[in-house]
Order: sequence, then structure tokens, then C-alpha cells
Amino acid sequence: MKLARTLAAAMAGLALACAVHAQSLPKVVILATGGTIAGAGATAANSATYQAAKVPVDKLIAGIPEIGKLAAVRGEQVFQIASESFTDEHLLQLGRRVAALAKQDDVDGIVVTHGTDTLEETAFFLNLVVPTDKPVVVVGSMRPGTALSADGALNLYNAVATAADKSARGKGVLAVMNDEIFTGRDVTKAVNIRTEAFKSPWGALGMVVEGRTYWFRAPVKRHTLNSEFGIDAIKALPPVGIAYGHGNAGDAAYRALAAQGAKALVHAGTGNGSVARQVVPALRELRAQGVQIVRSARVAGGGFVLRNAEQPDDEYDWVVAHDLNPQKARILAALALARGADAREMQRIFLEY
Ligand code: DAS
Repeated sequence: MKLARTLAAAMAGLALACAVHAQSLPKVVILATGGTIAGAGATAANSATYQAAKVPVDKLIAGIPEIGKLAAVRGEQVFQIASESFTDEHLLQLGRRVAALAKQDDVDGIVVTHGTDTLEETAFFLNLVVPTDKPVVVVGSMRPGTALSADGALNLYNAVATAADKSARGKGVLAVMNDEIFTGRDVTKAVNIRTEAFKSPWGALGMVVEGRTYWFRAPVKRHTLNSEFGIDAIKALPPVGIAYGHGNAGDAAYRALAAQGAKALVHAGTGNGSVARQVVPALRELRAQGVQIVRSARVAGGGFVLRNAEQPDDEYDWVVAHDLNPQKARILAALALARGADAREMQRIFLEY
């Protein structure tokens, strides 16, 4: 009888200790949007043939019990889509939810699970519009959880470890993939068939190893609390189109985008953001009609478009995207337009963010 009472007391004490420990853990919310990290394939051999956006967030969390030692975690299913289908409305809805959670005292960090195709665009957008110094970490995977050597579980574990870590505060929105921590500003999907898929032209910020973060650099461009783009003031994103520069280029794509209502055009230029001479007249004509022209570079591995190099940007009243790739330039141009920026103001913005 005495033994039973002793055991019961010990169990109660253990339960209390666990509850106290859980109370002391950082509180992390996982916002799930879909993608491969929520994907499922027919067999374990299907690492590239699968359906994205199938597994619900609670099942993702349940599949990694080790997360419970890092943080007190809860999940919300914001969307369940492949990220190539993200629209600006999805970005705004997700941004509002992240910003609202970041204001809550019972939230210490936020993880966003996301498809890898447009992960870089969402991470950059959140980096610009969520006014918080709490860690916000975007994460995806290159293989579905059903595949041999799936990368999603460790990526999600690492993302929670980062979001739960005070040292990740104030570094802007982060992306965690393949053990590396990137800034949402310049991370990009550089490879589409390997787990080492994400790169930054300027290098990772750090690593996550066995649930611990190791930092080697921090972002210097404006972001989050130091950004002029607060999500609460953004009702809609003005449409911005992207058109590719290439050999034998014509101006049809630019004219078509403008005719469909694009308020700015991002030129994904060859080399240093160069514009074919047969395309320049159309861009000057569209600029004269009030469409902003932003020169970016299509080069993989990172571009760097210098103002007035290759094109007389001052004379044409064009903007250069600096080191931002075309898909990121689209995000920043839309935010700048949402604040009514003219070309001069937009150029300032491209150099500061
Ligand atoms: N279609 C891709 C996406 O949802 C799958 C992935 O890689 O996450 O972005």
C-alpha cells in the first residue's frame, strides 16, 4: 500500500515537473502553408514524384516528437497549397497572421512551413512587412516525408530550434534549409533537385547543428522593426510583372504585362541587367505612360545591377534592383508602389532593403 502511495506521489511529482518544464520552454507557433514538406509520395523511392500539400500540420508535428524538447509548439493550417500557386493575397493573409501572432506575449517564435518554389519570395516579403524582433523562420523540404532520407523532419526540427532561440532575435526573417540559416532577404532556390537547394549570393548567416544555432554574420539591410513597410497599412499589392531578357528578344511581353495593368515591370536582364536595343524604345514608352521600369539580372548565383552601367538609368528614369533577383525585385517594387513611390524613391528603397 505504502509502495503504491509512493509511486503515485512520484508520478504526480514527475507530471508536475514536466508541466513546469513545458511552461518554461519557449512557445513556438508553426504556420503551415503546404508544399513538399507536407507532401506524400506513393513509395519510399519517390523522392521527386509526389503530391505536395497533403499532410496536415498536426501530423507534421506529431511525426517529430523531439521538437517537444525544444519548445512548446502548436500548429495552425493557414493554407494547404503548393507554393508556385501563391498569390499576393496569400502573402498578405500570411503576413497579417504572422504579425498578429508576433504581437502576442504567449508567442516567442514563429515557423512557417512552405513550398520551396516561392519560399524566397515569402521570406523576403515577411522580412519587409512584419514589425517584430521575434524569430520568424520559413522552412521547406526538397523531398516528401514519405521518401527515403527525407529532409523535411530535420529541417522542421532545425527551424523550431532557431525560432525558439533568443539569439535568433533581431536578425529579420530567416530561412532554414539543409542545416543552414539564411536571411530571408537574399536566400534563393538555386537548385531544384537536391536537398542542398538554397543559397545566398552573400552566404548563409549560420548553421543549426543538433538543435543549436551557430551564427557567423548578421543582415545589414533594413528589415522588420526597421522597415517602413508595415503589413497593417497594406491593403493590396499593386501588380508588378517580370519579363526575361534573352537572345532575339522582343518587346511583346513588356507591352502585354503593361496592358494587363502592371504598374511596374521587372526586366530579368542578361548579364548586368542589360536591355536589348530593340526593347529599349518600348520600355521608354511604357515609362512615359507611368509604368516603373526596374532592371534586375537573370544570372543564377546572384546579380549586381549598377545604376547607369549598360543603360542610362538617370536619363530614362529607370530603377536598378541592385543585387535583388527578379522575383525578389517584384516584391519590393510592389511594396514601394503601395506607398506611392516614384522612380527616385523606389531607387532609394532598392538600395536600403
Ligand atoms: N511545388 C513545390 C512547392 O510547393 C514543392 C516544394 O518543393 O515544396 O513549392
